[in-house]
Amino acid sequence: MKFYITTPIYYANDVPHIGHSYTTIASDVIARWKRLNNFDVFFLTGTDEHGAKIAAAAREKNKTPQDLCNEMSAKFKEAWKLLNISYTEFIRTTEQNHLISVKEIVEILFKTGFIFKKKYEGLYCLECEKFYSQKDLDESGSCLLHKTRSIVQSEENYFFRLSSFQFELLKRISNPNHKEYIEIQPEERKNEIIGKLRLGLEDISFSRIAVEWGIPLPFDKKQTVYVWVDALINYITGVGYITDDAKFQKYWPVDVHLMAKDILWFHSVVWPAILMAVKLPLPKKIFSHGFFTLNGNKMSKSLGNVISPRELVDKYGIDAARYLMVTFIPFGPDGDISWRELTSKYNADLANNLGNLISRTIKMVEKYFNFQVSRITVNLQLARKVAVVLRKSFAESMDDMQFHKAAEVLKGVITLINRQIEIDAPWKLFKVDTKKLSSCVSSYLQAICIIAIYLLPFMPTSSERIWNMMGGIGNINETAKKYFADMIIPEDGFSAQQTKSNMMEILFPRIEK
Ligand code: ME8
Repeated sequence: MKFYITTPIYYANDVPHIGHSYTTIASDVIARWKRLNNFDVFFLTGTDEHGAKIAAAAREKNKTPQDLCNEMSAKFKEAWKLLNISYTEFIRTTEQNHLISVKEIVEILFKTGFIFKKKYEGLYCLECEKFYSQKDLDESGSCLLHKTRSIVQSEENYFFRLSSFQFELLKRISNPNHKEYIEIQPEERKNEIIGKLRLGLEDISFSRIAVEWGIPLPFDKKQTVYVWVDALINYITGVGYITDDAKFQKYWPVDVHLMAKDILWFHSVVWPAILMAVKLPLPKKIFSHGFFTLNGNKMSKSLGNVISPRELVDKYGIDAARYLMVTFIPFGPDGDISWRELTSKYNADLANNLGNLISRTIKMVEKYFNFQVSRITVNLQLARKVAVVLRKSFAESMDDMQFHKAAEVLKGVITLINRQIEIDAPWKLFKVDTKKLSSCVSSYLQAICIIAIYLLPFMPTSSERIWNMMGGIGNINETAKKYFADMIIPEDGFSAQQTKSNMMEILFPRIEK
């Protein structure tokens, strides 16, 4: 089975920050979760490189737009490498393949009469790359998101007949039984979209005459394709539209488009309408998560509070940074983060809860068995209990993209193991009942191996280290995939029940505030 997931393609006007990292890590966690479940995953990310905003940023920095894009897309790639993002492909909208597919789509729309020329005057926010009507702006005429004054643009542009899709979109978005149902999540945002759709749709500008930095319209070289249309088409270019039919047939339609609420309208209304107009299948799911603020403030250059992925990794390490980002606030609603709270969560979940379980288990293996727990007693009882909980509750939360809930389930099973250790009281068995002691310690090793498997999507490197510390047999990734295929714990368990002293590393050292 295939699974195709996308992040937004981020504007190449500046370097990545943790807002971009948030969506990208979440997509990576899903991609890894699906791979674990033996899906053939295509995970697309990239950079949005055309339009007035990029051209303005390049001018400001005294660079050509192309040079700026080369530089910034390299920065995004670097950040995703740092965060261990397992994307299949990184698309750039200035690539040749993309120009070909944009031209094809625009050509079809022109021939079929979905685009037409019209004189237009409107208020434009450069930051959003979007026209607004007066009622969408505040009293000073500024965009609500960026607080920048919208400028009046008067042009003769091509327009897309978005208005003619109102009812077809409403049916597809609101009726789960529709054969082309587009599932929008979370429910509240879907309802907002439905509400707005019911009010009616206006045709949208499809080209710009004053913006040179863009893809020229094939039938009117004086105009360039509106950057949002250009950008949305990346989702089909990325899986081989026009250039690789087999790949396109295999992966399109997309299973999940992931983004924040700021750009949900473009994804759930404009994009499906374009696809319907060119008769291509529609996205299956569109998930829009919330926006987070930092200590109650919007992250912005002017406030000087923008956090880079590097700062996050320097503080917590790669895997912990990944884990914290996606579990700190529920995925969907808006939220607020702060260094203080992130550090508390790091200490509570990783240094204390998970970290302590690992270190107390390793200490038992060392103290009672000199790193070799007898193979005669393989005890899978606890591992089976843990597996039952994870298989159901963890899997459900992950499938719903409720990462914080999945993390709670993990915490629950860690508590379960800790409680079992208290009940067994291995310290009382030492030198009294070696057989029972080895059976108990065996059960902890086997159970923690399962936890390591389920942690893989969040913490790919630490999971492997936990696996090795617990004496996990073979490669964790291969074993995990096999386990997910049949959901049967091998008779001899996952752990060889021996571990080496050099494996006694502290994975998540406590951080003092
Ligand atoms: O909109 N909280 O690009 P963009 C949560 N190029 N998510 C955040 C965030 C925050 N504080 N800040 C940024 C564009 N994001 C277009 C997209 S797609 C065809 C074209 C994330 O660079 C979130 O995913 O402005 C948001 O939707 C995206 O960055 C906007 O990135």
